[in-house]
Amino acid sequence: MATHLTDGQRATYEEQGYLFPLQACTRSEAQAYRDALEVVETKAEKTALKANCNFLIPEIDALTRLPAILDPVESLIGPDILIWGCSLFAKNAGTESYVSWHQDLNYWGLESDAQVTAWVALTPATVESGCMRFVPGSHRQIVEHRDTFADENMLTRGQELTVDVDEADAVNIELSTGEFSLHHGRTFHASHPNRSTDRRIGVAIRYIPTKSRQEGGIRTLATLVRGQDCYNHFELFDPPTTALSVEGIAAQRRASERSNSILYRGAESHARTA
Ligand SMILES: O=C(O)CCC(=O)C(=O)O
Repeated sequence: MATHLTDGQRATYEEQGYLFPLQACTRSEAQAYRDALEVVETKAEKTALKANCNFLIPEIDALTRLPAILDPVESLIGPDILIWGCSLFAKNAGTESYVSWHQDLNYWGLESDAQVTAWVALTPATVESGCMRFVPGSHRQIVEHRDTFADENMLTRGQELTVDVDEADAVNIELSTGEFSLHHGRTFHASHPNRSTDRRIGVAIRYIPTKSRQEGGIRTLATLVRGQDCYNHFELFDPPTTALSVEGIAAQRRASERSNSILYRGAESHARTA
């Protein structure tokens, strides 16, 4: 069943800079993705799964290719689709981890803003568990950021907007297990710590059209998930079929080395891996 966006949904996304809730899979399918992830977590280093976890966990790669996600993404960025990054945002129950107000695209060094993130909930994302918060209409501007490298901040540089956000303007993006939101890379977003009794796990999948290009001609890694890549602007990686494979780990390392030179551009410290 095709699940492309209606004209009304597209108009809402363009107006607000985000759209939710959409259904990626059933609750029990989402639980199976979580189970697969948590098995791999027991074998990998703590931070090893944060970036490009689709290179390391076949089930997460399968999640990123679900038609229920790719159809809406195609409605926004066209039929030839790459994954530029796939980040795990897991906040354990009762921890202080949070995400400061930021815009994604400020740091990614992409030549165009044709990009959309699908954030898929593998557990309930609620106000209590620290769901994402978006400011409607904020995607029409680019704002300066400053680095904080704050301990509990989950972002690479602990970056935050230099303008104050009125919390009253923000919308809570509550999602049930198996649902997802879409957001534009310039939409102001943040999230509070998890005060619930379970983990809050989201998989943030960054989709771009194949014609996108990294500034400065840097060839970072990407995965083709729909259509064709006639441009060859990125090194394509075909995710392996086994968890934590040698190829997957090597590709993740290559991706981090190349993207760190972009993600940390202008920063005084390279304290964390991307
Ligand atoms: O998971 C979160 O709370 C924040 C995620 C985020 O910043 C993003 O997907 O860009």
